[in-house]
Amino acid sequence: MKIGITCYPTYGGSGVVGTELGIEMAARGHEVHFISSSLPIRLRQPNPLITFHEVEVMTYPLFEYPPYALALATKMAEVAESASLDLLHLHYAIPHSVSAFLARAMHAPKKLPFITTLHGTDITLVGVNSSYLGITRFVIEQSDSVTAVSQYLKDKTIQEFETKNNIEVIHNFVNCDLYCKNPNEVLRRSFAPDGEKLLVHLSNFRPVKRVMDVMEIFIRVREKMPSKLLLIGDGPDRTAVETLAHKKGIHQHTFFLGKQENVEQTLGIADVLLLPSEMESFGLAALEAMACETPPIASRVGGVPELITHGVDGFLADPGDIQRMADYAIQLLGNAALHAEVSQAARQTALKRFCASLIIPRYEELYRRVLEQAG
Ligand code: GMT
Repeated sequence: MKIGITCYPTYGGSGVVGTELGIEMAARGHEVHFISSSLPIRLRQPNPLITFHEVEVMTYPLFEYPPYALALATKMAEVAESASLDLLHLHYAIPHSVSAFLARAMHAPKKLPFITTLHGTDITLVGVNSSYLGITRFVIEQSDSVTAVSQYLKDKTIQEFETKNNIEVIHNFVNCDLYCKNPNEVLRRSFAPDGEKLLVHLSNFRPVKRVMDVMEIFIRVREKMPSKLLLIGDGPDRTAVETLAHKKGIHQHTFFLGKQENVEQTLGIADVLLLPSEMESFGLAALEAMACETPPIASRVGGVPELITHGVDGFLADPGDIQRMADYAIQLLGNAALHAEVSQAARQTALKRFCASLIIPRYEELYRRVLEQAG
């Protein structure tokens, strides 16, 4: 198949899923065309079956807001023609699915079906906002197929948009060969030279991630045992979190690593992942950590309980319950047998339910179905 994929190229779960899906599709012999504003961050290796098409947005003094969605639609239609695309797959509805709707109309009478994968805030924050509600409902209805990354997100979408279009749940996935325990002791000791425990957080540092809570949890853990905190990613809340670390006198125990390319290496040396988000429709960072045998301590919100079974392969607490999350971390890090058991269970969950080898065939099957229906 010849597949066009559009996602946000920056740090964020939907971009990661879109990019990893393209890489997995190429590994299965499909031709993949990424159409985006810049090279997606996880697209690290050159691949003869993957082409990147950059969307350039012309600015003009009259435009208060450069019309990216239109430039994207134009590029999608161009690539559909030049590469004879079979379909488009959009990750995050706004504005990608709107552009795909236009591209499909521009490409007529030739067929260009499009699939929308809903990731989270495209429904829970952006889509339900009155500025975008109507257009989000419209593109959900117009998509040739819609998928959601969790049952929670599917239910939420039906509840908010009363859509009649069928929504299929396809959970997020992880490459279990790439994401596994990292035995690199040298790397681990570079952060924790005296055998300290290693806690890790991975996000785009947006308010919804509650990164301040990560620091508060870490402060409580550090009071009980020598430990270090690794923070992967960047975003609007980073400065405030760094300031808090300085204020509390623990900055020398924290490592702000910024945007990393090979997150599996860092996740794979850590002892625990902290994900105290306000909302997660799935919680991809937790899954990636679990595959690396790093148990997550996360908020019991959204689709997270579909991934983490409390007390078995990780721990869950209400968002904002910093003390409880810290207590779970202390319990886990202070008990080697429990830690080993939960770490193994986390890896098993990733292997048995969320491995790319299990999930990617579901997307392939969906693509075939959509192409059949489109005739
Ligand atoms: O976090 C967002 O605002 C959007 C999105 C992204 O691009 O990072 O994240 C969502 O999609 C991820 C991949 O499907 C999910 O793992 C995240 O849980 C989800 N984030 C939220 O629901 C807040």
